[in-house]
Amino acid sequence: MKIMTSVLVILLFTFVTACNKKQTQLQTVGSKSSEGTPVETKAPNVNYKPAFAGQTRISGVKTKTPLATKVLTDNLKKPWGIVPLPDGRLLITQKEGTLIIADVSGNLSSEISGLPKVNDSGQGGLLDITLDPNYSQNRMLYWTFSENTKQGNLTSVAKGRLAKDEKTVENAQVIYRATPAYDSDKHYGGRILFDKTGNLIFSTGERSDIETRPQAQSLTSALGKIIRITVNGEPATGNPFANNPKVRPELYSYGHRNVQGLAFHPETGDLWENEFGARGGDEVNRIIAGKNYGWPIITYGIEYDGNTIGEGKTEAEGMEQPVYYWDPVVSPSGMIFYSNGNISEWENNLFIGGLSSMHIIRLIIKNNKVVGEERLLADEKERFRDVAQGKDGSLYAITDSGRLYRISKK
Ligand SMILES: [Ca+2]
Ligand SMILES: [Ca+2]
Repeated sequence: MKIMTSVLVILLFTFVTACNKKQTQLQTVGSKSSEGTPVETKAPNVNYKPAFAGQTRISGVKTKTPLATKVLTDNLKKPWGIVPLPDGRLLITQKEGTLIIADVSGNLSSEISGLPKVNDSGQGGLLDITLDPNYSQNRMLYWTFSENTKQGNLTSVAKGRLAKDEKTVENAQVIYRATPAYDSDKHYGGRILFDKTGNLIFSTGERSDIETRPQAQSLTSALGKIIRITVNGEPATGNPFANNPKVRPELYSYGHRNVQGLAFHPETGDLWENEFGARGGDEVNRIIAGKNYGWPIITYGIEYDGNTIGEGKTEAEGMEQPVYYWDPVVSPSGMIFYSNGNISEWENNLFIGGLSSMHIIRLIIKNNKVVGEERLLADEKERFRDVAQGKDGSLYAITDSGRLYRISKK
């Protein structure tokens, strides 16, 4: 009898729990629809189950501040990276291998030469650029590019000084090569920025082919990684694998496909990235040093031919889940966290250039989770390659067609 009662109690408990769960789910759905439906309405390529609620297709949001959008110029030549100079002008890389400076009215400097030769076929070229933390004193620039070598091509990092007359870069020298080289014109990664310790963080890709793809998981290859080096190209002090002789000491995180966006969160100081998936599976990740981000073992995407990637797994022990993913893809590119600007509702929001999706993505992030998504400038039908926050608090964006946009408070 006692056993019977226990069984009944357990059954009753299970029933009540199940009812509560159902109620919670209903409430979630209710509150979601009142806040706005997801911005993505197209069917996904594959119906993988997210690892947690809100990992994809979060509720849509809308900026309430009236915005003014202006095309400042459309004369850039395939711009790839944009970074504000201390005086408010914008330094821009052009894929073919030149730099150019735009003022905030859209007037362009002459093209700046003196950079090492780039291989600009396919996805290659002069990629991203960042300023030395002491740029005002030393005028030093650091950039990534795709370089030809005898063994094939690869992602390289170089540095040089912008001449006083802003016509050339002086003493340009390559400080790091992400070996092994390989013949492919795809997946170079290539975003670069300084961390608060004065070291460089940049991304590579796994070069796209099935042959090189597994190297994203290899700790003796620089492909498919986030890498942290000194301004002289040496492994930075404090890197996660520094004491492991079997691992390249410059590696910071691994298991990446093609990282196209890097930014530090203004409040937490954490490094965030985005990377391309295949068909579906574009990701936003919060990077923890030494962690494995899963490619090509786990992914929310499928092959372009429709087959599963590997065993078709989305989760595995020892591999990090993306904070957010998209299916269908948006092709996320350069990104920034907006901070201390004049559009207060954008504070600490993440802005990402969308290439195939042709809009700027705005993500609201709370406690390291995405809680809202917005599509900006979707009517422009442009491939947004990189975004920057100007010294004036405006958002600037460059597009593959050669446009420079400013989005500011009306
Ligand atoms: Ca940038
Ligand atoms: Ca991943």
